[in-house]
Amino acid sequence: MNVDVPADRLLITVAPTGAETAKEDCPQLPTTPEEIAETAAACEAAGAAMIHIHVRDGEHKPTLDLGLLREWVAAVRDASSLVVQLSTGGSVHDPLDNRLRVLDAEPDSCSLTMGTTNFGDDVFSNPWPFVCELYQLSQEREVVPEFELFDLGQVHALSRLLTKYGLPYGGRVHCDLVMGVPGGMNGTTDALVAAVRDLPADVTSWSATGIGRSTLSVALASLSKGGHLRVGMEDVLTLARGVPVEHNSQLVSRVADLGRIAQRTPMTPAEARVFLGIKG
Ligand code: KMH
Ligand code: ZN
Repeated sequence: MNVDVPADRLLITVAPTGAETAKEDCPQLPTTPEEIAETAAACEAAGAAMIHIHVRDGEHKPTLDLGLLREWVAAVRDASSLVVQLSTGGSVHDPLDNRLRVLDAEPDSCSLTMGTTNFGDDVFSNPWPFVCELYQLSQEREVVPEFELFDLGQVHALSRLLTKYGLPYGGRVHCDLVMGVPGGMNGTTDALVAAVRDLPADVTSWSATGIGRSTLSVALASLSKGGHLRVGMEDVLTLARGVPVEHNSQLVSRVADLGRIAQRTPMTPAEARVFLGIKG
């Protein structure tokens, strides 16, 4: 509960790009500063309050180059009021040191995955010492982490982290259940209920995202459990079988509509800053 933000509010986070899809396979994926700025503005208008960013280079490849990270953060801040969350997950190929340096780009928020996960045929590596170092760095830099939970073991790891190092900067504990990754928890209502049941008592809010075809069922399960939502082309590239997403704002609009049906009003970016404890 956060007394400053009405209880009916729905936090919608858009994850527009990711690190896995190639521009040549999906030309509508935003991969330049101009495209991310336009995407941010359109998604804010459609109901998003936060953006989860993976940066691409001049050849549209995933990068953690600090200059480009800063350029993308500035482009989004110029075009929108969205809370800016940088991915510290990067791609499965990024070294841990480069992922720690993401915080040098001074985002409002950063993703922080709570453990190593098989990720399709790859491994998304998050050894415990790295998780602890990144968490302490986020506290020092006053960046609000969003804890990414890919399986139930990571829910338990979050309890362990909070017990050892205390609350995040801002005093709020916001998690995102990432469901349906091949190697992580399934994108089902049963898995969502199990994960939510086990969340540590310190958690103040949580969202969920379903990868691929689980996107809608996870969104509906999250709404019916009182959770928040993440959507975007990082997680799903079709609106229905054979119907490609043409713009990230379509995914945001769709869940904003679902939220309104469930009597949840999309949170504004200003409300999200209070809700998440973002530095003022
Ligand atoms: N691209 C995945 C390997 C995050 O952004 O923090 C990791 C990921 C999680 O997307
Ligand atoms: Zn991501």
